[in-house]
Amino acid sequence: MNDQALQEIRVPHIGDFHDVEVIEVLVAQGDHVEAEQPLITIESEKAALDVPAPTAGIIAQLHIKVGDKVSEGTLIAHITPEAAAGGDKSPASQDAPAPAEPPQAPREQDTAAPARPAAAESPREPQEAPARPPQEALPDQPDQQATPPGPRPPPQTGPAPSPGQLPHASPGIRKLARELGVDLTQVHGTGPRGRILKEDLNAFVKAILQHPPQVAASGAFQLPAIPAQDFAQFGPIEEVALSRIKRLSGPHLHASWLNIPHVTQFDEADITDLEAFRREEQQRHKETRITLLAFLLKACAVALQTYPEVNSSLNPAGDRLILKRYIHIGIAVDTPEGLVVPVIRDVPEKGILALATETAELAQRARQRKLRREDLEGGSFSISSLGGIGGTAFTPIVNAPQVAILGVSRAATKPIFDGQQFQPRLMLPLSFSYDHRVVDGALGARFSTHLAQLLGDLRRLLL
Ligand code: CAO
Repeated sequence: MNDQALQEIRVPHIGDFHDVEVIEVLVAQGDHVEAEQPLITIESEKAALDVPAPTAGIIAQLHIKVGDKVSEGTLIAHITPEAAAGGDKSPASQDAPAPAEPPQAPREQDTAAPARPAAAESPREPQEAPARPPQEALPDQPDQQATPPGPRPPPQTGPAPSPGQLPHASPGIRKLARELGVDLTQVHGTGPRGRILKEDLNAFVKAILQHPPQVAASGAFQLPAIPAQDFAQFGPIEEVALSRIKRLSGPHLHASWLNIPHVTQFDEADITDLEAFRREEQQRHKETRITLLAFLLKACAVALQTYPEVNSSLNPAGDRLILKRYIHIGIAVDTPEGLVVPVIRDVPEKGILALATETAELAQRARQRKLRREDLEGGSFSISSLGGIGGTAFTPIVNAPQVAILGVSRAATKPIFDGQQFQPRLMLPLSFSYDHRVVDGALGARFSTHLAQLLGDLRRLLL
């Protein structure tokens, strides 16, 4: 390749805009491009604009990637003009690299911007070559592209999209498709060289709306996919397999999150007295590690007996509540392999020491990967305690088909006003998430308030 023949392509005049984001890079190094073929799409607050190639040729070097911020004059690429590539130097290519000619002068709404408005579908359809896949899905902005004024260049014949290539559509159409969640590979293009026109997209959406039975029959809806990204283009990466536990728990968490309308009620329990009692008892029972968790289990069991709907499940049809007369509480345990939730059975029948011993034993077996299947079954409520780690609050995901879960964060000493003065009190943050189909807001608040009262005064556990 003759360096002399290289020609610079720079961002042309784009009005008063600076640092405009590149949302698509439509060509790669080594690509052959036609004159006027869009190279990149940039998006300002008002519009998406294509910057086209000033001449046909081969992209020798590409200096721009998705996410870059560009202004007028930013170097986009070096191109070997077609004539130069073929050894027949045009006047332009005989000189040292020169700035590219600005493209024709289209308008961006009322703002003068010679870059090409990206959504100028119909008038410009024939002249664009197939677009490359968008490299990144960015939040879209209102589609306000304008049609470029002035005479249109004659249609050019270009290469037709080859199999496997992404759909041939203008940035405006791709943007609209992203907004609508339409997979453009499913849309039949009727424009020149199979280009997808706005009418094609409209027809596709209309057809989906007119034929919803598959959606209705399965009761499912399709989530818009998160577009794949080639992260390596941004820096070094390493890919590792998810642990088996994460592979198993991920879909369950996802199903719980999607199926359950979650609400999280936050509260604080004054555990100053509880903590004093715990320390005292720890001195008397050195053989057992008495942690706060044992008290939480006990208090939750009593609160669940008071509010049995919180200890229930919905039947699959969602029209009946199954109240459980047993209280088995799962405790989330953090292991090197991921999160597991072994279950402590019949919590109301066990004392604090027994609960502390069993919790420690289950957590240890979880971390040694020695849990049995039955250790993980039958939970009717869950506790996720992050208090040993830190944090002030979080929103735990209900462990379906249970209907509620208690999240616990790190206790902290705070100044609490007792009516006359501030007192230092140890306050425990509670994050109580529940299924709003079963537990309404008032019940959620009553449950967490009651729980806080139980933890604040252990004598209430006896009532
Ligand atoms: N506030 C302040 N300190 C707390 C506390 C709280 N809420 N909870 C525990 N602590 C303290 C403990 O007293 C202990 O202190 P010492 O070392 O001085 O005795 C220390 O923090 C560590 O406690 P621990 O975590 O070992 O014990 P635990 O009984 O509180 O918790 C277990 C046991 C198994 C729940 C916990 O180890 C664990 O795995 N937690 C993570 C759960 C999780 O990942 N949940 C996320 C689910 S949502 O994705």
